[in-house]
Amino acid sequence: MTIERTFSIVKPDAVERNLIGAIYQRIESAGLKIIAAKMVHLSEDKAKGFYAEHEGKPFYDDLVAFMTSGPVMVQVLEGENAIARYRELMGKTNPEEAACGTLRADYAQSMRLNSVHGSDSPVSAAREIAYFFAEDEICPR
Ligand code: RTP
Ligand code: MG
Repeated sequence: MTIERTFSIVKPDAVERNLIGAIYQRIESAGLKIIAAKMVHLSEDKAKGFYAEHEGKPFYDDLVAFMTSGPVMVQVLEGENAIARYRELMGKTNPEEAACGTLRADYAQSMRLNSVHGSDSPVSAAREIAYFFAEDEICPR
C-alpha cells in the first residue's frame, strides 16, 4: 500500500460556476483526504511558473490567461495511490474523451476550461505541492 500526496486545482471555470463543493464531495467520496486547501488568484508569473513544462506550446498563452482569469482553489490530497486515482477521477484532458462519471466529463466546458488539475507523477506532485504550500500548512491525519 502506497500512501501518496497529490496536488489538485479547482480551476477558474469551476470556481466561477460554484462547483467547489461538488468537486470536494467527489474527491472525498473517492476516499481521498484533503489535507491542505486555500483560495488564490494566480498572478501571471505564478501561473507561468506552474505550467513551465508547457512553455512554447501553442496553447500556453491561452492556458496562462485562463488560469489567471479568476480565483482557484488549490489542494493537497492524500491517499492510497492518490496520484493515479485522482487522475482517474478527473478523466481525460479533453472532456469529450473523458469517461462517464469523471469530473471533466461532468463539469468541463472545453479542452482548456476543464475544471480541474491533478499532478501527473510523484516528481510533479512534490514540485507542485511545494510551489503552493509550506510544510506547516499541510495537515495530515
Ligand atoms: P492538468 O495539467 O491541468 O491537470 O491537465 P492535463 O495534465 O490533463 O493536461 P496537460 O497536457 O498537462 O495540459 C495542461 C492544461 O492545458 C490546457 N490545454 N489546452 N490543445 C489545447 O488547447 C490544450 N491542451 C491542454 C488544459 O487546461 C490542460 O488541462
Ligand atoms: Mg498536466
